[in-house]
Amino acid sequence: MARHTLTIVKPDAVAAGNTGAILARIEKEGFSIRAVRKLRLTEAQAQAFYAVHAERPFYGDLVAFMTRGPVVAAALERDNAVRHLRDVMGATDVSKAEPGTLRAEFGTSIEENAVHGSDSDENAAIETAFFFSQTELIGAV
Ligand code: FUP
Repeated sequence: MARHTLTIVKPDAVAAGNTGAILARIEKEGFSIRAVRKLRLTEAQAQAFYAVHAERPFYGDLVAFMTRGPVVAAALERDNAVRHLRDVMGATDVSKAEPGTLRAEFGTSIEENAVHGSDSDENAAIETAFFFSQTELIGAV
């Protein structure tokens, strides 16, 4: 299992002042933060990040949501990183997320679900490179 993944605290959770609580929970789960960055995605960046969903009916709303305010992206390291973050996040649809998961605690709907986590080792590498340069990651942790 690869040791790296990428999380995004989404605009709903940043606006609600939950960035610190979410990153604290992630650290408590044994993740090290390799790099962290707050930014507001442009429309083109959000479209590119979610390009896999371009044909889905919710794509336009998803891009509008992800660009409506700043996000906080963090490159993370831990054993079994992708799987563990997905477990801590909970289901995409907040109403189906297990109690105690980040999405159950901080999300409000299937769209406004507070956090993103990479879904495979391959996507973790792609998504980490989307936000962070090699220089920012070298020597971290
Ligand atoms: P996840 O990997 O859990 O973030 O879920 P997906 O990659 O399937 O979806 C990415 C984002 O699209 C979700 F976080 C929220 C949004 N989405 C919707 O708004 N409606 C849907 O029916 C599915 C996903």
